[in-house]
Amino acid sequence: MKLTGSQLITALLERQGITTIAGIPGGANLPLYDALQGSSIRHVLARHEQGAGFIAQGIARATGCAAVCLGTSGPGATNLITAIADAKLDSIPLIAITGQVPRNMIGTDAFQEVDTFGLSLPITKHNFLVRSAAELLEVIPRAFRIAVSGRAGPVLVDVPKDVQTELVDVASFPEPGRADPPPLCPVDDLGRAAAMINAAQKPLLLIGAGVIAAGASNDLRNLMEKAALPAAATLLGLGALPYDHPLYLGMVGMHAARFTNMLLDECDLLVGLGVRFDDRATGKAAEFCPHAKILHIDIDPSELGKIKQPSLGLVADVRTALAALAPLVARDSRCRWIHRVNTVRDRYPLMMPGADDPLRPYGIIRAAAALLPEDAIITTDVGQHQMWAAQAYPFTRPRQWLTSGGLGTMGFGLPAAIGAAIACPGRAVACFSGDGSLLMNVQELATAAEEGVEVKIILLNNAQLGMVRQQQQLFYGGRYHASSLGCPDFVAIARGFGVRAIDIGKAENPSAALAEALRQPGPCLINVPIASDENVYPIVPPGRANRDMITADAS
Ligand SMILES: Cc1ncc(C[n+]2csc(CCOP(=O)(O)OP(=O)(O)O)c2C)c(N)n1
Repeated sequence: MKLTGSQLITALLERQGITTIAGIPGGANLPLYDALQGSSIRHVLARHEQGAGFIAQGIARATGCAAVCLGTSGPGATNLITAIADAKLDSIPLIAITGQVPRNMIGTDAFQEVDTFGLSLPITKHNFLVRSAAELLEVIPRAFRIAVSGRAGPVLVDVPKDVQTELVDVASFPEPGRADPPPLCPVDDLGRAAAMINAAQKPLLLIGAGVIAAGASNDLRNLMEKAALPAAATLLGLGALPYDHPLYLGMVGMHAARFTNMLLDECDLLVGLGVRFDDRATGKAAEFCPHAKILHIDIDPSELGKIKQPSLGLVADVRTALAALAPLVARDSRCRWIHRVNTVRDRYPLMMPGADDPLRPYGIIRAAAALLPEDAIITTDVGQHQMWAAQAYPFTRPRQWLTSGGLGTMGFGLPAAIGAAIACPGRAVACFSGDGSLLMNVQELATAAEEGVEVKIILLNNAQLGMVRQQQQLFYGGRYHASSLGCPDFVAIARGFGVRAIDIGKAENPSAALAEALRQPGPCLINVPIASDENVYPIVPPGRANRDMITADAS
């Protein structure tokens, strides 16, 4: 059978099980778009390639499967860069396929030529510049295998236009690219790990994104409940445990509840599960868990000892390791430690002022949570609203919480929500956003309207780059500069894009208006005016130890 490179890409993507792709066409990828038209794959036209990248990320984060975005050469590719870098830092299996100028024009400064391969080298797990249509038979399955194997990550495939049109003889299709089996954890190491847990008086687990990536929530609970092991989570580990699990301590780090950071300061064993000891989680790394031995389990060997030297490091899939550890760990109720944990928790809880007022940060998040179904998917942008949501939203399951952790990319929330809604029809999706962040990919309102997605944008509108303002208040002597945004009319903007919108600040009964807006089908923007001087507490000053957190009463 003779196929063009574009037809081959399309067929290979179908064989990978890809049903939706987000992207934007242009000169250098038009052959691919031509081939896609006749395929089973649904194409979502984003309004900016960064939006396409985050729509694909929303699909990947909500499902755990690789997802695909497309861009043309030059500006199409450079616009994808942020979403690719974001996927790299959060270990998301994203496949970016870019068009490139024809092979004989590479290196000539041709129209819309940019060295996409070179640009993407440091922000991808792997990248390819495809040199012939025949190569695609190997490259496409390999791209998927690399993206999903071990620690997941983004892979870029740059395809010159003449490779897309080149005819190739295809005798048979290769097997779709699947994840390699995870490394086997040495039995001796498992025994030593269990012995460390059994010997600990004050153990704590730290849940990272790796727990969710590995689908390890059930094995985690089994182990915790057998040996009475309390657990905190990083920003990306939220949802691995239900918020109300008695052994769960919530989020660690820069904006953690006081009790959480205090208990980490006290523990004598920290078991890091699929974590990379990010500075937002650890604070000053040298002073993180100062009394603890560290047992670190991660599928990526390069993480072991990168930031914190473990007493024992296991290179393993977290789920496999937790399942293997469970029978080796002694049943224990650790009465003294659990009593201490509960005492500190009761004494230094997360304070949520205004939790009953829907026009205050915690209030709107709690009110929305009470109205949304328990399995609603929550996305955020980056800033104060992200941290308020992380602190206050009652997550019950993995892959319910989609947020840009490592790169902290403003503009993530709306397109990621669109992707999640497309990937999970029937689920409610809410995006908590800030006015600064929403403007970064506001054009995706057009995509939301066109696709009619079940996305509710809850805009915590403080007319500020709030997190910047807060840091200027606390750490720059109140010298505010470039953090005030003015007040665009977001309701009018959303309506201009064809998205329903309300301002609950103008409603007679804000709670009833919120309920009504969430109840109506289709996309909706809910503007929630909040005071510009609301701050997120606690906050650890950048570079300081977590125990030096500032609380609301101390500021
Ligand atoms: C693309 C990008 N640019 C700049 C920043 C730095 N930054 C972090 S938080 C923030 C302010 C966010 O403001 P907003 O979206 O209104 O949210 P708020 O903090 O007010 O809730 C900025 C500018 C960033 N994270 N991402």
